[in-house]
Amino acid sequence: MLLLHLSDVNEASWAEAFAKALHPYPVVRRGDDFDPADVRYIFVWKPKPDAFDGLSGLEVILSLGAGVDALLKHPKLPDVPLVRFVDADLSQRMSDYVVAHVTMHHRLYTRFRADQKARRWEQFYPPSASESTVGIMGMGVLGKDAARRLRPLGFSLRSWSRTRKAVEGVECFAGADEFDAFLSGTDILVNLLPLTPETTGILSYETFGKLRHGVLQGGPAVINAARGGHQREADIVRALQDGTLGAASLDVFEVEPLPPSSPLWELENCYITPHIAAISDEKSGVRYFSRIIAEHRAGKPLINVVDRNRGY
Ligand code: NDP
Ligand code: OXD
Repeated sequence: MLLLHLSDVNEASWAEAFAKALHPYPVVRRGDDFDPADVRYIFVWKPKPDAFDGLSGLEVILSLGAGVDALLKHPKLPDVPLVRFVDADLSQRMSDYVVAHVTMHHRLYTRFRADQKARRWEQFYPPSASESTVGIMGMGVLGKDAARRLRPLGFSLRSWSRTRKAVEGVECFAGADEFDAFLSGTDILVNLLPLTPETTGILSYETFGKLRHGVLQGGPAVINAARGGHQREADIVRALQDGTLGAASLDVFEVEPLPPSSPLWELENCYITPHIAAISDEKSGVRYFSRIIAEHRAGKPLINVVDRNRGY
């Protein structure tokens, strides 16, 4: 039996789609009449504290989110394999966001928007794409896709990950020892890391100060589409105000929804979106997780299982 436990998402619609895809395998929601001991799979997003109570026969946890940082902090998370969402549609949506914001900052949107508002005609030429370096933090599923999409646009690319990668057209840095070298040649920093104890607060004033200055007029830019816990928002405000950063695009926040009192709302060089960079699409999600359930029931190994020791 598959149990759905989704918050802030249309659970009824997902349940209906799963029931169709998995028929005649039983699909239930909280509140339905079922024995929790019969549940083999649970599909979760923001599970409540009692989500796993009584699921004595549980075999696999399926995460609607690609990021599992919050789920790993659940106080009663059962010790069974946890499969996260990895999907071409999700990657495409995330790369759409990254490409849009990289090109916006590369072409100095903040400056020319301000000029337009002031009715000021002042010619100034942004550097070419090849003279501008995009540094991607996190070279996993999403980081690699973002690099693949940015490459044909002509940007110089570099990446930073825990273990070394070899990706054509990308200068690959790895590990804490190479972090500063990675930052020192980066004009537009894109964060696609998972949130772990090691990466918490990595988008700090100290980090921004190590980015390359002098290529992008106004200062380097940062784009965070991963998790709010990566960023120190007070540091971002300070850096955007004193020129340590020229601009920031933020899709995620320390507290979501971003409180109306946050100074980030007011900053002309800060571009805020409400955690919409890449939504898990219902059609793709049902296809992906139905296949995982069917293959697991047929005795095949699970894919995209989270390594709990690494935290992603
Ligand atoms: P992956 O697990 O595929 O990739 C993670 C990458 O980060 C890997 O390259 C990994 O290195 C690297 N990494 C992890 N820890 C460190 C570290 N301490 N130092 C350096 N590099 C590190 O994740 P995805 O690409 O699928 O997703 C990334 C994140 O994007 C998710 O965790 C989620 O938080 C966020 N996300 C946000 C969405 C949104 O709408 N805003 C939507 C979807 C995801 P290595 O390869 O060596 O292991
Ligand atoms: C995810 C997200 O992790 O939407 O998938 O943030």
